[in-house]
Amino acid sequence: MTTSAGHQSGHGIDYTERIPNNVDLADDRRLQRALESWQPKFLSWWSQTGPALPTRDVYLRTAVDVGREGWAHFGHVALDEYRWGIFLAERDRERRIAFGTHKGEPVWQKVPGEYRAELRRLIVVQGDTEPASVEQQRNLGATAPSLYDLRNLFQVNVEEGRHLWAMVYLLHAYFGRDGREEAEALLRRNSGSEDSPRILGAFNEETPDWLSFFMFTYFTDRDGKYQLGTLKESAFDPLSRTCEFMLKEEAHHMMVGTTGVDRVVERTAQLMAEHDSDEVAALGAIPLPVVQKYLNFHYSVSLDLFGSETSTNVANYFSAGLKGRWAEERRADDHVLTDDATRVDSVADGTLGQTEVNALLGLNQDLRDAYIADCESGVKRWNKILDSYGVSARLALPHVAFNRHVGAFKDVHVTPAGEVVGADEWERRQGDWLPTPVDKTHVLSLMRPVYERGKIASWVAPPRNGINGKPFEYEYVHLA
Ligand code: BYC
Repeated sequence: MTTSAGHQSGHGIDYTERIPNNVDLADDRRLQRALESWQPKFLSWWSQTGPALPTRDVYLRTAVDVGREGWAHFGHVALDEYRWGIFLAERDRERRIAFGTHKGEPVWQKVPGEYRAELRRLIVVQGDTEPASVEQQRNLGATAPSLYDLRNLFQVNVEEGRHLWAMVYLLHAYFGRDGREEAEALLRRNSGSEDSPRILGAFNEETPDWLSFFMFTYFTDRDGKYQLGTLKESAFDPLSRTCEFMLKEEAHHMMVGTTGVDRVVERTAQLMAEHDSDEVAALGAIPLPVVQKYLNFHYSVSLDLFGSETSTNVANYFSAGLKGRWAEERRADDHVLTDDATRVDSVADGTLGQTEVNALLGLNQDLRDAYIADCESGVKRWNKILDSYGVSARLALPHVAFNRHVGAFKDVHVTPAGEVVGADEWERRQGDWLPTPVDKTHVLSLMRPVYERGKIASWVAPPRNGINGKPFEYEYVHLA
């Protein structure tokens, strides 16, 4: 790759090392050896479950520095030669714990014994999602709508791989033998596997087509943004610094999802306007009601990732200082919350309502609310696109209780409009709200690869901008 060999950056990432890093790995031989013995297992996992499409090289962004200048360095790289590294944001030596019972104390550079199990659990759950998404997206290269999209898919994939490295580094460096065992297990579980599935529900679903991929990167990656935002607040400083750097990369994944759905909606709206008809399937596009059903599915599955509305786990994480709130330091309260109350969603006798709980117990919903507000902004964008083509139909987020399998709503059936219905009615009508086999087959039938420079598939509009100032027609990927 153009960037790397021998590059020694200002912030100390040495690309001549086997594992590029800015954590002084060379000074800790034991840790270095442990990670070097995990590396071939990672590479073997990547070759077996990572991107299946053979390529010569891909125009990728590689982190060569965590500072403002150099963390995004672009060049054509052979995918399996991507330099997965370990990068932590700069340490702030004055940093203090911002919340919980240890508020005001200096942050921790080591794991306190009493919180070891909980911290390991949080890191393992976070780490588990990263390889899972690579597995889910393995076969998408075969149907990429353009070289630009293909490149973005691979960028997301290599960065999810790097995020796995980020969590494995923490497990190896701070959790001894059980950390090393967890790191191995992260490569053994597999998305959708009967015997050893990924930990969280959404990461065992399929991502069989590009509409699903765009919805996943919009809705599910956005859960990642919010969860990483809370872990960035952690009193365990290495976790905080790791997440801060991961969030920078995450912004690109958000862009892929947001503009991906933009472009699907735009193409559909264009054809609806041109032909003055809602029937765009025969024209090679995705009908708006189908876009809405995919949105309903990915949004509801992603809401499940926030856990239950009332959770002692999250209360303990917060009080211990392991996991904060979104924008913790901007909150105007005592950051301890033991005496505060909040209202969370609940269901009583089949009716949707709210109950008052201690604020600590309600923190999963607190985070979910911030996430929902963010998701609304996507829907607004997409509706503006529809409006700009004179299309009067609108997309909407379904009700928070729709299609839920975790938390207060898991035992009720609720329509996208928020109406509680019986099991029979749900059975009869769910095809109006969630993708049916027919919808999926149609979407899949549109997924034909377009690998010619500057060309694009029928069902999606080209992007407004290319990557790193390059035009859409750029040779983002050379196939093998
Ligand atoms: N599926 O007290 P509860 C990302 C479990 S995405 C299956 O209600 P808690 C990314 C839960 O583990 C972000 N199981 O929830 C995106 C618990 O089990 P245990 C990933 C679930 O603990 C795209 C039990 O049910 N990071 O980065 O308060 C591409 C009771 O749970 C689910 C994190 O999630 C589910 N959906 O909160 C790539 C951050 N939900 O412990 C990457 C770390 C709950 O009793 N994780 N359960 O055996 C956490 O903070 C918490 O574990 C959760 C759950 C927010 C997930």
